[in-house]
Amino acid sequence: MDQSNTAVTISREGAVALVRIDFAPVNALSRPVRQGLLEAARELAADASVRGVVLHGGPGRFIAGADIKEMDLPLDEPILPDVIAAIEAIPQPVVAAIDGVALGGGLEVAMACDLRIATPKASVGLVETRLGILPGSGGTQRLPRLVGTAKAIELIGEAKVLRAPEAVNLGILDGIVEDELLAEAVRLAPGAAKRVVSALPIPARNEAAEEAAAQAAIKKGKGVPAVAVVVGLLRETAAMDFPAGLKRERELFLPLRASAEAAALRHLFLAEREAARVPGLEGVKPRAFAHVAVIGGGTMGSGIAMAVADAGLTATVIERDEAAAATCASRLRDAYAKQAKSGRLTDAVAAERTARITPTADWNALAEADLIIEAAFEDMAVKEDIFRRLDAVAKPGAVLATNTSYLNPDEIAAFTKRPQDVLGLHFFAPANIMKLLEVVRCAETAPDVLATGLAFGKKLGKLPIVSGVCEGFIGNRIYAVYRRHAEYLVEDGASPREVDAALESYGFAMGLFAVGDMSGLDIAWAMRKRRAATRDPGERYVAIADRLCEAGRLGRKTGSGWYNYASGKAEPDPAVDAIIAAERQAAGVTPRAFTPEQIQNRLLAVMANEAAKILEEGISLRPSDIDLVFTNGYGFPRLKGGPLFAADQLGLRAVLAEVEAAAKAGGVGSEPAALLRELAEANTTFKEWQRGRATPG
Ligand code: T1G
Repeated sequence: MDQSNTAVTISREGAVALVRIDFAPVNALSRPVRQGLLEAARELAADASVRGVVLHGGPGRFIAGADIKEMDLPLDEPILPDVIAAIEAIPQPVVAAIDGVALGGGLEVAMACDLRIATPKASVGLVETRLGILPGSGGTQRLPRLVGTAKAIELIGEAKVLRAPEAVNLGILDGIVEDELLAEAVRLAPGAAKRVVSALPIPARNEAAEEAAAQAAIKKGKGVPAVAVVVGLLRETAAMDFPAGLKRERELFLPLRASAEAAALRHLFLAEREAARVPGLEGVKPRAFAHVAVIGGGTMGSGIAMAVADAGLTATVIERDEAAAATCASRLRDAYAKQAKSGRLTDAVAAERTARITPTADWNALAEADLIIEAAFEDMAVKEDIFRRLDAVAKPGAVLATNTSYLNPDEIAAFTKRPQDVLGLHFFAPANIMKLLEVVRCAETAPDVLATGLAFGKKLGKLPIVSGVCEGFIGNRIYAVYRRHAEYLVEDGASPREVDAALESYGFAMGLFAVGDMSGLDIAWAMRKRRAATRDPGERYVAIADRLCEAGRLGRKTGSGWYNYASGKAEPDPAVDAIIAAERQAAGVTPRAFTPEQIQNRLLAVMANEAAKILEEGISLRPSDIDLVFTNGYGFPRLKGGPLFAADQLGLRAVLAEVEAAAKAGGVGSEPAALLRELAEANTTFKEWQRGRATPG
């Protein structure tokens, strides 16, 4: 074997050969690992002095699957199916000793062994559909031989990760070893029976169970094409012999691997890991946040408190008086009772979580809080009062956060004598459900306070994204531009329904006018009125939404908005058409037609353009963070990878041309960003630009 390959090494214990995979950070099946495994398998197969083989990944690890970073490149030899075939062909018994994860290709490798034993904390799963692909190295053929076709449809179709005990129950693993896993594997190897999974028959099929599993997987798959493909593959190949099934798996795997959807999902996987890396925070320790307090027990405050309780922490919610505190307590009880009733939680867990939250009107309860999150009314005078009081009662070193969406958190920080302890934590409603959390770094936020915001978000199971201070932060600022341009399209000739349909066919669950109706049009209306005096007269202003509000059409809650809801569904409304026609006339616009593609490209381009401005200003650390904000907070389709990934796919020259057209339609504020122009002229992408700026490590 090639001695310079340190990714895979062989050692001996008597007649047993231990093959160890050691490739940071997670033992992915990168090329050196595949090469090492292939050589080890061939070498050991030919070595008559070897009576048994143990395959392991060192303490705490097995194999995390194929290398996601290699998937943008063409396949490289040796390919994994060949490596796995070589492992399965070893004539001596081979034991997989699994500690940590065996995911994707990792489980496929393990299933090529004769015996699989694991520590109790190990976990296994064929999770490929999460990445928009299917198991491409025999997983779709070996797993059904162990668990049956219906169960395989469920496990692969839903990308389930199983804890070791459950995997033993299903027959995927053969046993659990509490301690000394490796010693036990060595003891078992020489006498273990050869049990070649690919030679096993597929257990008797159950058509009804397969159908149920298929439907459930496709429903949960949210349109990821790989789910339907793999479900079809499992059913189709259940009647084939192993080599024919394997061939079919390969045929369906390759186009998925090369698909735009898979590239988008890989991009988002890596983006999530990248987002945790914040320059300047290396080695900075977060402060404590075991006891959290929330100021304001309204919809947002209650949702935040629930997110805190769901994560196992305790929360105090401060309300203005005892009556309001009691209302908040009953709102929380109801919310958890509803979750229990729907089967999401047991009654006991719901009660436990409810008990972790204490609504009160007593500000003295704040003295013990490590982290205080203000979620009160969006009014600077209200925030001023709260932060002055917080400054007086919070213990030294407590982190003070504001959940403001639009007010300037630097101004809020200045109400205290400890602006270094202040930051923004911008949750998205419903705060206990939505994954996105914008962590807003103010001018004076201390590094360990920012680190606390990130660690707290992670503890809550959120995706924390750092934003600088600007109007609307990353998400709402870009969203505002997107919405404004959608209204320009309507005044220029598209109907609200056409715009929404174009967005829905792009992959949004709902178009933006339907979303507006759902959230209510009055909040934005109030904001427009507040800003009327300071608006740049060079910015084009579309008054259709104002006319709707003036007519009492505030959205779903009033039965009408951009649509009419008399039938229970969003229906186009002639009254809206009349308002639009009148506004077009007043603006001197001759309406023209837009194709769905024109609408999609226009709206994507203006998002990318505003995002480029945000990057230039240093408000966001990197393009991929912006993609995460939109896919996790604004319903941007994950299969498109986010607005900047999608803009890259469209080509930045085309995007710039679109932005130039949009600038003519929009006036001041819609000008092309210098960064976008620069990237387009260099014929490069946001992704390349990010790569070039990446901080080492
Ligand atoms: N390839 C490359 N890098 C990976 C990786 C992978 N599969 N998995 C993780 N990393 C990197 C990650 O980017 C991060 O890097 C570091 O490892 C730690 O990850 C043929 C085709 C393994 C459970 O989908 O689920 O097999 O940011 O922060 O919370 O059929 O990562 O430090 O530079 O997530 O401890 C199937 C994906 C592939 C597994 C660890 N496998 N990974 O979680 O740490 S497809 C997967 C995970 C396949 C075959 C098919 C998790 C984890 P950096 P982390 P973690």
